[in-house]
Amino acid sequence: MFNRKLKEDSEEEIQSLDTKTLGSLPEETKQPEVPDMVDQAIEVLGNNDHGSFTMPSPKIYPHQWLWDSCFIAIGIRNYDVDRAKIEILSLLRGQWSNGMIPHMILTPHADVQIDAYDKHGKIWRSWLNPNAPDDISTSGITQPPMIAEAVIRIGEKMKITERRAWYKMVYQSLVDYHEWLYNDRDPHGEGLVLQVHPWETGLDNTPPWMHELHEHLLPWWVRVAEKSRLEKLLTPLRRDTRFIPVDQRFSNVEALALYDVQRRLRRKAYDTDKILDHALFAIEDLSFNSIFVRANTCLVEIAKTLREELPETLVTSMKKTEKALDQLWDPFASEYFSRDFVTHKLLATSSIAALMPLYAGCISKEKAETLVGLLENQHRFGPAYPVPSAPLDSPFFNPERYWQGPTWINTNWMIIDGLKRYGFNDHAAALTESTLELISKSGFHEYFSPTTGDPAGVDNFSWTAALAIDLVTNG
Ligand code: 9WN
Repeated sequence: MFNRKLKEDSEEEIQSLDTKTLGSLPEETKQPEVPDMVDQAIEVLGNNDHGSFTMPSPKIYPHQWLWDSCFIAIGIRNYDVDRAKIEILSLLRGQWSNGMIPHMILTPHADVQIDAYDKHGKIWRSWLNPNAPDDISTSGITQPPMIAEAVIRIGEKMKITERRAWYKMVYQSLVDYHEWLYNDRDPHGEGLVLQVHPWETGLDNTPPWMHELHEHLLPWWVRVAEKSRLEKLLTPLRRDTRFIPVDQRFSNVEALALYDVQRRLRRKAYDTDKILDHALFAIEDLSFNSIFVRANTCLVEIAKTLREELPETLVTSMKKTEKALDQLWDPFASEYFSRDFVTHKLLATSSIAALMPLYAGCISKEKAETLVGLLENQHRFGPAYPVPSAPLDSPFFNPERYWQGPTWINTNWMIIDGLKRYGFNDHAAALTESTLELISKSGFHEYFSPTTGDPAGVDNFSWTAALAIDLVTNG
């Protein structure tokens, strides 16, 4: 159950901050020779600050997103630990009474300059589900569970007493969230959790999901629109393409398909049982489950620091997940893939997810070496500016198109972390260097061409700025 006390505590803590100073660097903590990139990144985060949370981009993402806030807090902890805590507490405002943490908390922007998607929550209508909070509109799905990682990373910057107090504030919410993931999203107790919308992976139009969507779930009217090229009429109506060339975003057909899935979920009031009764679109996503394994490890560490016993059923499930991840290994392709929840077939379409088991940290050293081989392969994941979100030899590969080729800083950050944990320090150092080179060459963009390093997507993107700070400071 959602911990009301935590909600009150976090509101108090959020209010106790002078919002005008949020995101700015206190004089006394400034290092004498902070590199330029860090100063500029702090400025970007300050500009995107909305008081108690940071918008990924005021232009196209003016709400709060789950994994964005985690990456943002990981960056901010390096210069303002209190503000980093607020970023996470403000995320927990949106937690549902069944434990789910939604992927978006919608902000009713009063500022007319901000033309936000679903300003009043009428598209998501989270109130259709009785577990949704009364006082706030959210989406009805989740996103990769990065929160435990962010909590630990913030804790690293504190002395032990302060760290314990911090962990205590968020502990119950984290337990509730991880329990919800098992109770709701692992109905057969397999150890792997399922996702019901590509947005839940954070990798929106990632090849394996788009392949499945196209094969099995494209509604007839989208197929007609695609065939007759009527979908082209949608371009001028799109908000995102006012700021970003259409070729760098998801296609119109993908946009229609994504919204169609969202509509179906809304019709079931975001109730997982009802969704699984009717829809056959549920995937045990490789990237999501890899992040979940790592999040479980972080939660165990948090509990240990607090000398708390995690619920036994949760511990049993966590162990199962570590083993179950190996069921996603395809020995013929020598690669991990996502799996269809219903048919249990591996979805042999490659994407950045292939490398995420490194971040999970539970695979064998031998398999980790095979994944490093993928990173070294120039025809797959090793172009000039790695790591591409789809391998270069994929039929989906396009260096500019969103999650179908471009290099993203958050996935690089996770891969670097995994490489270090497996002792591939030289690879981690090389990837840190090329990532920072990319940002210094092309700015704090949302993503970059893996072949030329050119910027793509929106500019002044929050997690690019935040993770640049983190890589410079701790890389
Ligand atoms: C839908 C905010 C989010 C990220 C996702 C990214 C994109 C949203 C969108 O932006 O998704 O959730 O509107 O396309 O794919 O990873 O969290 O930055």
